[in-house]
Amino acid sequence: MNRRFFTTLRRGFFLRPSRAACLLPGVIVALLFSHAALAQAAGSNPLAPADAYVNAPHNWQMWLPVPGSPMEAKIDWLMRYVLWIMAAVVAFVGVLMGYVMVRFSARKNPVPSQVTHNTLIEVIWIVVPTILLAIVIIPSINLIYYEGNTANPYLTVTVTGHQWYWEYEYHGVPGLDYTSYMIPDDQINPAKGQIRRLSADHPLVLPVGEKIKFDITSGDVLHGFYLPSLGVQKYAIPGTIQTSWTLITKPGTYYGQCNQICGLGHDAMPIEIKAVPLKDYLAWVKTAQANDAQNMAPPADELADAATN
Ligand SMILES: [Cu+2]
Repeated sequence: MNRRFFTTLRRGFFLRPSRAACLLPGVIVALLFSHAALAQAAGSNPLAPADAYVNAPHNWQMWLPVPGSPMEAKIDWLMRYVLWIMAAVVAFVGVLMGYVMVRFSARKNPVPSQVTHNTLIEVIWIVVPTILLAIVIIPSINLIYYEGNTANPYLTVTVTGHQWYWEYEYHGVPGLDYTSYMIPDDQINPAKGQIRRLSADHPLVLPVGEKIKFDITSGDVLHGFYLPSLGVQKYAIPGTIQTSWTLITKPGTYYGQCNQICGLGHDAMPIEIKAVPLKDYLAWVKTAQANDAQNMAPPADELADAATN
């Protein structure tokens, strides 16, 4: 075994894999994009009636859900905005490091430079990241203020998390305070568009195109009121009220889940929202109040038709 053999072996081990590693980020990005394309082709929920708009998570989903409210649209925009800035920074630093590793390797550059300071470069690497942080933080803070503006709602709903169901109380609508439980797996009816572990027996019914304020609290432990497609995420904390709001742009069914580990039945407290045109909402309120006068729960099934309009 001469020395040359070991040199060749070392180069084989260390040079070739490092070249392959340069391709790896490209391969990962290509895979992500092909998955996103597959997810788009898969559609939202194949089980729902053909004309119903259903905003639910689906297999191979990439990116955030389709925005169902202006807030989620803004969150989606900010996510992509920051993502592409971040991708540009990662690509720039990656290229720079690759260049340094190849151009200034011990083999090609046996006598290293002794330079330790360069004022221009030092100013650039302080000023450029500062500018980048500024162009990220300005839209972020705008969005935080937008999310916090719960003024002048059309309707306020108190949402109370319980182990393990939700309770919805409509302000200013006497008698409209009801509970919402997950439909058990063995009672799910796909023909009605029900989705296993997401559909509830009494969905939260809301009017489309109106500002809805949520007062979120808990009757026992910490829960999380999380509606991904509407951009709402607040913890339900016993003894305090957290506020959020939404404005649903399109009639249909929207799903969410409790996203704060709250005990044994944490996975069994989905949030189902039926968003219907205002006139259907007002008709539903009348029926729900009449039902309440007879100690019955509000109607749920017939809303499937209204939600498809
Ligand atoms: Cu919970």
